Amino acid sequence: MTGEQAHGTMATGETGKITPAAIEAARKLFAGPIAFQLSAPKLEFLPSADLPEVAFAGRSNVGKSTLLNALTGRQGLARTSNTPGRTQELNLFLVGEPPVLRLVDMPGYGYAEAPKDVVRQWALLIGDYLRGRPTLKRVLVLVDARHGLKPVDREIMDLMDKSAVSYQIVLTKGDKVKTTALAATLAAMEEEARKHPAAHPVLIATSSETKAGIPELRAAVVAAAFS
Ligand SMILES: Nc1nc2c(ncn2[C@@H]2O[C@H](COP(=O)(O)OP(=O)(O)OP(=O)(O)O)[C@@H](O)[C@H]2O)c(=O)[nH]1
Ligand SMILES: [Mg+2]
Repeated sequence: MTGEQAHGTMATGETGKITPAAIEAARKLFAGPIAFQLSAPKLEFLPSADLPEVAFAGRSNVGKSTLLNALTGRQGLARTSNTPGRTQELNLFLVGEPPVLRLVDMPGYGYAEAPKDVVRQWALLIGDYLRGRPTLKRVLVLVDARHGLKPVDREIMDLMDKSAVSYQIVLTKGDKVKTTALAATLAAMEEEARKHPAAHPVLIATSSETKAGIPELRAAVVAAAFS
């Protein structure tokens, strides 16, 4: 098995769906200009819905901002932190010049330590955005490979099922679990994903540390945005 094949096997439960040509096209797009656009604390601060958007959602500290940086190959584009609650607004990034795609880094949900009114505000912002953005093409629901789906993930998934927002589960921190455990988690979660009407049936396991799954995730983002 070549290195590339091994990579592919780690990335998805179903191999062969992401072609080398798609991976290369996505690599080229993400190697070009990418710029921070703005931070939106409320929906009314969002720019007009004129570009396809792909959003990064997930529990606090799951690695949303880190994954956005890995995907774009730019350290520090999105701010990351060891402390949960780092991202507090919708942070928008434009891909391409002229821009063809917007990436949206979201605040984490389910952060119990934050003050109640802050949690409520984030929940409203996340819920409003997920339900009401016409150009939202795909939400990446990030899940820590060590912990699997939590009740709060299922709540968000149910909300997107009801609003018919297409989403895909992406495992993060794959470097922290053994390959066999990762494969078992992937299989179990793919089975669960199949029961959710708006969930993409294929999961992608990633590590921002080793970059495993990153080329495949780029290709998945491009496919979702331009299909
Ligand atoms: N080992 C490892 N650590 C990771 C990975 N991805 C993220 N981390 C670490 O996880 C912590 C949280 O990462 P962030 O990207 O800030 O998480 P977030 O989901 O954006 O968090 P909030 O903005 O607070 O919701 C940081 O210390 C990262 O370095 C990964 O793939 N592997
Ligand atoms: Mg963040």
